[in-house]
Amino acid sequence: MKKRIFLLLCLFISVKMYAQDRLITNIGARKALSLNGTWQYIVDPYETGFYDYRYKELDEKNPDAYWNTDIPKNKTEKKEHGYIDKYSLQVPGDWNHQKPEFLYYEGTVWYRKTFDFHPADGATKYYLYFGAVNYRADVYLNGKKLGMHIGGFTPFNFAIPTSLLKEKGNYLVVKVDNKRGADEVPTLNTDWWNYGGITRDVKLVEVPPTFIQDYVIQLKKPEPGKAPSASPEVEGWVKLNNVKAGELINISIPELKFKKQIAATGQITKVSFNLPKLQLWSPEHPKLYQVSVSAGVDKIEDKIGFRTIEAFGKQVLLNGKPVFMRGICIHGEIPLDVRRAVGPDDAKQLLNQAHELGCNMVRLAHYPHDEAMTRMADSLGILVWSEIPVYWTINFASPAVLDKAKAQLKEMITRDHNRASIIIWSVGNETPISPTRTDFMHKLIIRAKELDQTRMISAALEVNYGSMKDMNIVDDPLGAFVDLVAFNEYLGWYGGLPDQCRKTNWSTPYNKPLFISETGGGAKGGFHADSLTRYSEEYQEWYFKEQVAMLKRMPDSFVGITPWVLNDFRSPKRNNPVYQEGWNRKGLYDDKGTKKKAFYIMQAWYKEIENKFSH
Ligand code: GCB
Repeated sequence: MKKRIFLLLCLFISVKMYAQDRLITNIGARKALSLNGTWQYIVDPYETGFYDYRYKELDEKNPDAYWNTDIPKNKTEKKEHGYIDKYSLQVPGDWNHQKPEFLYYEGTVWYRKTFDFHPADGATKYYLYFGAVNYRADVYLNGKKLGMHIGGFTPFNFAIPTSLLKEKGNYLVVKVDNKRGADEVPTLNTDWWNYGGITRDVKLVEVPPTFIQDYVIQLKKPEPGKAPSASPEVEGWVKLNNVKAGELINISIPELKFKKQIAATGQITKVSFNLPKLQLWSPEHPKLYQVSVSAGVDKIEDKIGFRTIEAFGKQVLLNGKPVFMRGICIHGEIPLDVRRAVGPDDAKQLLNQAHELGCNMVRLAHYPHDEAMTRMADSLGILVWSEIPVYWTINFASPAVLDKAKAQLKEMITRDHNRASIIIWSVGNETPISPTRTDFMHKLIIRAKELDQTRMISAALEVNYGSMKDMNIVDDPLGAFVDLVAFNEYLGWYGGLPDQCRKTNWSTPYNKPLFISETGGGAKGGFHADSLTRYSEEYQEWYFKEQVAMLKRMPDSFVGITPWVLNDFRSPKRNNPVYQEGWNRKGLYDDKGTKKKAFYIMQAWYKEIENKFSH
């Protein structure tokens, strides 16, 4: 019994440790065998492949376990599971859109892929990398468990013992479980569909025995209120896996004729240097530099932009100058295909839609989107708010839930800490005020600041409606800890009609920039009526007209807005059989990609602001 508890403890610690420390970043630049493509599957709502008939986890070698071979040893052996092509799914991709019978499926699906493999010459290490699996992944290779990961939107990797890899017929099995749970992040209740599956890339990554696991090469946090100097300072670090004493690290930026060599001081080596003649990254000029980092035989290339960002008094300064964020919220979904977004084409499509609206910023709601999205934002020059799915009624009292949220926060920041486009890490959305919640969220903010001192930290806060006549106050106690006081408001949609905006004003007791992280109303694309008719395009258009008029009266601290939402998106909470049919209809584009009337209201206002800021 004691031994079992000890083993469980070890497993728990290793799962925790994993989430903290083992992620390899910039995976796209690594030599890898892609394991994307066709995988066979078994749907297993009762988890028969995982538990025995007494609901005890099956032993690793048990032939009934679905991670073990489905080929009977001889004709007398009974097999009650098997993988065949008739049942196959494409990876990356959620399962819900791939088969009609999966439309509302939540639970366990086993994925299996076989592959051949030719080991590289010389000493090499291999990792199995997943861009994201929603929500829990148990990963087995040739009958051995490599590890388990929870969190549906962040990457993870497991080291593969080289002795486990065979030249022919490797048998890779992933148990994917997207059952929602009260003590999970997100929790049971969300206003979006819980797409399941191996939703992002899978790769077998090859690295030398000592390799560059991660690095931060970004401009140092500026002196408060100051623009970067003519030769701004980079402050960062390089993390070597299996570092050797005295290993030399080289950093170069050929376009700037910059080269630096330093000796590793340990696993993490701090670096700092100045970059004369640097062109700063901004939405108007999204300059990226080719940066290369090498150590021993390992070399990695990245494209990095350099800029500063800070909340200073009641303003947000980008490269020392005030910026107004003309944004939009985006779900990671392609409505036309009714599926999760993945890869550069989807990223381009979504960001181009935002661009057409006149945006210089996007809020990636409500979870970390695909890495292709933040990389595309870097190259298109779009500022990004990136968020973890601490949404609504997470179990704030649970230390285990806090650990899960922290692990996702760490993975989100680690994956993307070199993306110039990201200016805000958000630790959550619309969390209900209570001392327990505030303590939980405060701990996340502290953690985010430990992980990254150069970006703003925020969260979508709660509003105190009508506390003073005609005045709504954003005084959520969490406001004391965030850099940007952001809030969601739906005046004229949830309660009342849009004309309430005429007499409403906004304020906050915090001496910080104020940001509207959501506002919106629903309309079924193509449904036209008078503006008092709910779900008509005309109602939504009226809503945004009244909002814009109100926004023009916002206090000076108002620094930007991300209306809700770019596209209609799937939500099982939206059950009006005529206008919703399982879709949240607050998109400025409908689910077929057609612009609704409200789109043009926001577009015109964004044009006005852009002109004002550029003159
Ligand atoms: C919100 C939530 C968002 C919902 C939206 C709505 O405040 O943050 O996830 O989808 O409202 O449509 O009600």
